[in-house]
Amino acid sequence: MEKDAPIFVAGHRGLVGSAIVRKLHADGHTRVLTCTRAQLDLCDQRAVDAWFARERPAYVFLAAAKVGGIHANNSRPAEFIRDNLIIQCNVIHAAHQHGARKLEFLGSSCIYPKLAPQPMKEEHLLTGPLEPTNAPYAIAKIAGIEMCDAYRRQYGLNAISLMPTNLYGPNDNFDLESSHVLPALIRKFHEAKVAEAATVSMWGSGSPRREFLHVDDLAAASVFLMNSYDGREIVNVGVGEDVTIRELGEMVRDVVGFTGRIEWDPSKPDGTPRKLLDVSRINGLGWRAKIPLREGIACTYAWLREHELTPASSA
Ligand code: GFB
Repeated sequence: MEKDAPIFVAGHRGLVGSAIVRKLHADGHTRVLTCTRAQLDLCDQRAVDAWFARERPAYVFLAAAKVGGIHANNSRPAEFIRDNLIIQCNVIHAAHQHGARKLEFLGSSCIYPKLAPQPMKEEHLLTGPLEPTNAPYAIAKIAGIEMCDAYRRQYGLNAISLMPTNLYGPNDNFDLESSHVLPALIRKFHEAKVAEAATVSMWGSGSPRREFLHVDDLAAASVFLMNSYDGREIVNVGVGEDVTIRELGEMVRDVVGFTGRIEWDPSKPDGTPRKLLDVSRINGLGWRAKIPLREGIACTYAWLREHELTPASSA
């Protein structure tokens, strides 16, 4: 990407989009285009078309999506499939119609079958049934991958697709009902420490295994691939290591400094038993994750204390 090329980051207020904007600015890009939902509703096809006709971005990062943790996915499946399908359709089609040079689509590791061999390779896509708690979201993301491939084949659009593992970092959603596990745990342990509570409740059994990538690593990978990868095959982006949810809970507890006990709530779902990406493709292209999990959790906790917690609750 040329330093003065117009680059659109769709979803710039979210965890992923905000990290990509930070990375682009750090790399010296001078025309990073963003718009809030009030300025441009990505679900509104006419508005998206008009915006692309006017701004003519050369590069598009499609980081706008309806996302959430296991409970949000499970309880609002219609929103997860509808919003994601519409946003993708509108942005990918407008990028093609208005001559974007390249588009990068951000998917998710939940596109792989629930019981895929571990670590999951890119070729495991569509080889078995999906995890039911997030199948509507996963189907929307799989449709996005297919759409990129179809536009590449029929119209020659240079559209690439990345599949990030579970992400965390600044600007995440820390709401206890709708968030992913890592931000939820940082908030729960912090609040329990402040309240001097004896226990913290965690969902499920603690036995599922998950891989966690700091969003600054994901942003570095996104920009790296936008600059250097033009293939039609999807590319996994992860660290290549996972932990059990129990180990994660103990790590967050230590970082936050909570000294009480963890209790398990078996009425909440575990979700997929293991989700670890095979990252040999992106490692072979010359990129690897740098931020260790404990360090990333500590930075995210510091960010939360500075930005989101009220003074009374940030003791
Ligand atoms: O991060 P998470 O919500 O989503 O949950 P998934 C991961 C695991 O942590 C599950 C457990 O086994 C949860 O039961 N867990 C323990 C908790 N305590 C908590 C808690 O307080 N909050 C939450 N949220 N979980 C999502 C998908 O799956 O992963 C999305 O639903 C997306 O589609 C995303 O792909 C990356 O990793 O199970």
